[in-house]
Amino acid sequence: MRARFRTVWISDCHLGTAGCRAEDLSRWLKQVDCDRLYLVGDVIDMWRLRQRWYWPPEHNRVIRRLLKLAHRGTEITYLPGNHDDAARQFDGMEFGGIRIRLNALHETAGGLQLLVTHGDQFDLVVRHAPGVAKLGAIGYGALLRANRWWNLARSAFGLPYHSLARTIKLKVKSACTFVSRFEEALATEARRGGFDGVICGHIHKADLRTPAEGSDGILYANCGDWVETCSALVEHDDGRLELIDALAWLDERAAIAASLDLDDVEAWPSIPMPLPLPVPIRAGRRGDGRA
Ligand SMILES: [Mn+2]
Repeated sequence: MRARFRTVWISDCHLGTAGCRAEDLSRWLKQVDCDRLYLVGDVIDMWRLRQRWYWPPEHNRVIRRLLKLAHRGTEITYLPGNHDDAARQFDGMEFGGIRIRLNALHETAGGLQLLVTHGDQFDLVVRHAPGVAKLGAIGYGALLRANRWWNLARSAFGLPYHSLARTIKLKVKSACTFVSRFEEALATEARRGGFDGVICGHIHKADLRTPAEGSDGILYANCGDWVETCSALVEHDDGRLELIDALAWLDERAAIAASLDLDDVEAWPSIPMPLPLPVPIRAGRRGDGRA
């Protein structure tokens, strides 16, 4: 049984790169049905493909699943990002049921008017945020160890103490400022355009803030990515938005399916048939003699 959503948003899959979690993505897509699907940019990494061709079968499986969804009636909109900006020239066109748009307006079941856009046009400071995540991933412990070696070496050369940790922390802090500036710029643009909120990608940082939590009463949602976090944004039938951690979500569903164990017939409760079955009416049984 697939999960059904009114709308699904995914972004920053970076298909065509080794970092793409294509297997997890196709596994997740196979469990999902939706009326509308927005591909919020950087779905195919054309930048990287141009440097080096990388296209294993799992990446094909994602494309096949998307085409299948389109074939079954899911309305798919592809909003190219900066890594697939080559697709921007096809704005307004449709390929295999997937239409290409630079930006889109999505109206939720609750009547919220949301701007959907990749968001790279608002990224003026840093071109790439994967670096932000990587800086965090180095880990503070490793940083302190490096700091010790750094200063041992410095003192050996008679140089004064210099905090490497502090320098890097300042860099991380400026990265955080970048993220909040990006979010503010998008919220400002959404308000200027008369929208109730904005849904974007690009910075690989999944987030969902309601109008009350967002800046200046603007809803802010970021689909995250399929390189590190494997996240998606969904809208339920009642218009409620939810951020999904796809791997945890898949585990949860697998656990439920395992607990049901449909193969174990012995465990099935015996259900008595409460009513007599109707007798099929066939020609010649009606007793009118003419059959
Ligand atoms: Mn991007």
